[in-house]
Amino acid sequence: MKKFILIVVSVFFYLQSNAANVSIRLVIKNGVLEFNDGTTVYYKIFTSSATFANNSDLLIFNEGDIVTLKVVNTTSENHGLSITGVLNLGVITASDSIQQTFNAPPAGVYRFFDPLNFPYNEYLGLSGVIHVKAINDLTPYFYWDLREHQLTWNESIPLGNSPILNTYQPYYFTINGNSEPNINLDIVARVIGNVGSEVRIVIVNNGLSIHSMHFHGFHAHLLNNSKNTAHEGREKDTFPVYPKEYVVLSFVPDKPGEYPVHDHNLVAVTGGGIYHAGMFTTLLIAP
Ligand SMILES: [Cu+2]
Repeated sequence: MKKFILIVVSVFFYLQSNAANVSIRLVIKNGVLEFNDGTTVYYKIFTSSATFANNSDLLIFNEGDIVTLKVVNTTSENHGLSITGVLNLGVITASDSIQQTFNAPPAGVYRFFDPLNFPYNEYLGLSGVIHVKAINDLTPYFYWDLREHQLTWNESIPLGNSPILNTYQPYYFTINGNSEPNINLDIVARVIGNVGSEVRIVIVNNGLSIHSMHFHGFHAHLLNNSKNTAHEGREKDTFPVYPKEYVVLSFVPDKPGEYPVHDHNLVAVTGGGIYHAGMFTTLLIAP
């Protein structure tokens, strides 16, 4: 019994020691996103970076964290920030800010996004990925935030228009705001691993089209699938990710080399009509 109490107490202190008070300050900024062919579009992000970035921040917490989130709106429009089932900051008016403290939700993947003018503000870049890691999870993770872009949408939404979803015809495709080959320069996205060591990939679709990511060289285990939980546990090489949904994949490389991964919907392996650009990257596995 004494031993049991000792274990309970030490586990309690261990959990306590992993949890932390975390402060995050995200600034809503207007800026410009540049694609593979030099074309630029009007874009918006939630960022802690001093300058503009290609993507809203990736937020990583540990289970048990107490998070103080401050969101500053530097634009001249109203915006908000919501995490489904966790938090909704309401309307953050132009040049204002809102701060809220909340408990990190259970370990898992979440999206944060601007719920105002849905889905147009989040389409313009005001959406991102949250990963709450389980205690003692030391597995290396990589993160792919998938999006498409249609130039006319980025022009007309800021003018107050609501383009019709049925006519959506995106012409550029990005992972974390980058097109191939720049995805391979992004240490958050580019999978670098070793034979025999587990790698996990969190794929979130923050776009409006379905993307089906196809792996060469390896099959992966589907750990989580927010759209179809019944599919969890399957081992395969192609993983559809529906809009506003995510999957978490795991694989242990059994051989070294460089192996392509790309969207099987091949239009997404283009950018501005150029092949191959867009959603194409490689896994780099050392012996
Ligand atoms: Cu292929």
